[in-house]
Amino acid sequence: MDPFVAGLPKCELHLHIEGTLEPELKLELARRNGVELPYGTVEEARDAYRFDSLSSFLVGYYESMAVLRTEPDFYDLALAYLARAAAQNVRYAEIFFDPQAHTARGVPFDVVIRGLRRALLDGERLHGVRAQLILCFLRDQSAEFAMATLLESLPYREWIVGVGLDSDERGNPPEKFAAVFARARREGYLLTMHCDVDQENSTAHIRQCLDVIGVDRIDHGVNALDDPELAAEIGRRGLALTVCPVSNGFVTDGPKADVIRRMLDLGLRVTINSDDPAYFRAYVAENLDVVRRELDLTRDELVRLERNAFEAAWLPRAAKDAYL
Ligand code: ES4
Ligand code: ZN
Repeated sequence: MDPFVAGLPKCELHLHIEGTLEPELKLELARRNGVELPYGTVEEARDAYRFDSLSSFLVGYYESMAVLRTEPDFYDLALAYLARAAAQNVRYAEIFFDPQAHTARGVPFDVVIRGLRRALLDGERLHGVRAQLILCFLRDQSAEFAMATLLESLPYREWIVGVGLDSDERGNPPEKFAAVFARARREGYLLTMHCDVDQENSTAHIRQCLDVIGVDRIDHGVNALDDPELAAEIGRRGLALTVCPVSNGFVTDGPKADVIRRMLDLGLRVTINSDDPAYFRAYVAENLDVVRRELDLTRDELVRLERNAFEAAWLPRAAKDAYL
């Protein structure tokens, strides 16, 4: 790891809290909750984190969540992430959570969010990392389930900064959730959506994010450059792209570093993030270091990537300025 990368103050904007479940904690939670796992050692659990496509990844990903049952489980998960983040000099994080992956198997919404919220408060106090929550809807579930989840979130409105959209993109375009996101906007949430790497109709999905949904950010979005007019519009709107190079390398032919270079050259607000670091075995510093090596980035360019992220943070102006 490059020492400059290690020491750089960081901002993480694309991080699924369920994707931070390390095999050690997974085994401990399984034991605590009496959940049977098909393996007994950390090594075997690590070997089970194997996949060769987005869909095979997502199957194992949702299966792993069976060990998360109680408020202390969600607390332990998030506090462990924040301790790791602090060790990489992450100063601020926006954290996705997938409530439907839990409520669908009988874990109440309030158990999930209360555990996460308590971890965020303690994480700032104990580790000095500020963080906010983004509620992510599962796009391969119905729009009705998403709307019901949005309504369920409203009592906790003050604990959630925005909403996102993740899971399997194939056949699940942004416009499927137009009414859900319109309501979320009216409730004061900021809006983002995944436009995963190399998906079918990717540029059409990104275009819908701009013209139908009116997103405040795009998660991944690396195919935006396939359409120069689309890329230009993202630039005019100053929309941030939360790119996750190691994650992209797992589900495509590589970390898409050439795309990151072109985004930097076009002056787009590109940011580097980790996505599901326990599964892809790379937290944000390792992701930055991969891009540094691939593109031979200068210190100024590394600083620019982190400034882009702090600038794109869903924080009041004065709070952002304190990091910049
Ligand atoms: C995800 Cl890599 C990826 N793609 C879509 N949805 C996700 N949720 C967590 N990781
Ligand atoms: Zn993601």
